[in-house]
Amino acid sequence: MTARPNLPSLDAYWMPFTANRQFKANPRLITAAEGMYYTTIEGRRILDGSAGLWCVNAGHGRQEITDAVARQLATLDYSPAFQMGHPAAFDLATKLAALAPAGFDRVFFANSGSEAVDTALKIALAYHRAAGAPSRTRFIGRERGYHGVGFGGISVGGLVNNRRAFPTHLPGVDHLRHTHDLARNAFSRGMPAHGAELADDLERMVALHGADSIAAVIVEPVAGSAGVLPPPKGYLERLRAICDTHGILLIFDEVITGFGRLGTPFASGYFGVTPDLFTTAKGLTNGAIPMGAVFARRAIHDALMQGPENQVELFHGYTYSAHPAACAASLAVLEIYRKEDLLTRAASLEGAFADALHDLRALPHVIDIRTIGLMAGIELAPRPGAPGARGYEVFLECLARGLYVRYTADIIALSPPLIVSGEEIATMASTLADVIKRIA
Ligand code: PXG
Ligand code: PLP
Repeated sequence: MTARPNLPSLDAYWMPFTANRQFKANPRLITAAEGMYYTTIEGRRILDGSAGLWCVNAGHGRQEITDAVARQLATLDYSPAFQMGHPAAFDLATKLAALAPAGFDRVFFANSGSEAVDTALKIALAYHRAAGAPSRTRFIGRERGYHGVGFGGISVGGLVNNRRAFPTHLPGVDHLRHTHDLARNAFSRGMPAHGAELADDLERMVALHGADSIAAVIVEPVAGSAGVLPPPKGYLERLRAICDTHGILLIFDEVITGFGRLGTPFASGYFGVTPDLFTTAKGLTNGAIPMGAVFARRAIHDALMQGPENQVELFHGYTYSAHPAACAASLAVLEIYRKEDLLTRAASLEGAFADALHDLRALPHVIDIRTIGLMAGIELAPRPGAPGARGYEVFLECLARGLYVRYTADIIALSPPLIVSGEEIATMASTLADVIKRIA
């Protein structure tokens, strides 16, 4: 491919989760971002309807983060992560524990959501082994779940495209049914009414496999990547109760829902259901520097703090666990979240956001709209013989009109930065309405 004027050579970069050849024939490059807007390489302004990939919760270009990272790199660029520490890592863990639901006061750092998921799964195995139940090795995920792209994450995940080409999975994994039920729940606001009984799938798995073989269940409190699927009323409570009955750990994957997406710091607060472990990433650093974190209940951590004190308790960690630059970014964004009340701001916008988007229900091809907190999924009927075409065309046409949205097949997802204004929400809804009307 020849380089175009203004463009770098595009060939060498093998892009993730991208139709590389299609993209490179018609590239979309961003060169700057501030607040709610990107600037493209052509100099166009694009409203960010998705907080990047669900991560830029405090908006783009936050000077406080830039300054904190620059200061940190100039002072301590790197510190070995094993058998050594640096103050910002301890400071950050302490502040995160204070923000988390009561009892989650131990934090393990990774560099992405995928790594956080693998870490949580490994902690679950190690916990049962230390607690005298080494036969608990199975994981239960859920259809349409997304838990990143590590072998652990794709094994418990339930998106077929992410699994099919990689048939080597963790052994002994089973899946609950997903909770998407268009027939009974279409156009729900918040939690849909029907489907709590789907949690009883876990009882069936206990009956089939034996509780003493199951280590943990992992679910997203609201499935994000699969197209924004809020849990049915009562579903998460039921899952929690079944886990309690059978000694199974419950892991919430809060990589998207963490850090204010639903109007509470974490989704467990929104739903009033507390897991045993939960994973975060994305909003943890506002997307500015890669970082993930696993929050553990004290009892899980303490069960592993056994044996001689000179012995490593958990043989797990990353070169860049608690990287100084990531810690600095996270400390800075936590301060922004606090000062601007961003972790609860979605609660005050939830109603207006839902109103604006549910207004699209009468448009052609719209078969469902789901909203919760500042997340929305707008599901279009697939074009006969061309599933995914409508979603892609809506994405492109929105971009042409200055709005960036995510799409998964024919589902459009919105998750704006938590600083979004009412006016910007209205712009998103009206742009989407115009585009959906045009796309046949
Ligand atoms: N768990 C959940 C619930 C996620 O949403 C991951 C784990 C993995 O995180 P990393 O940092 O390894 O990507 C995610 C990531 C999209 C989209 O638009 C969603 C994610 C990532 C990229 C795109 O659907 N979620
Ligand atoms: N591969 C090799 C050869 C390594 O030496 C290491 C870390 O030392 C890794 C992979 C893992 O890298 P990371 O700790 O950044 O996940």
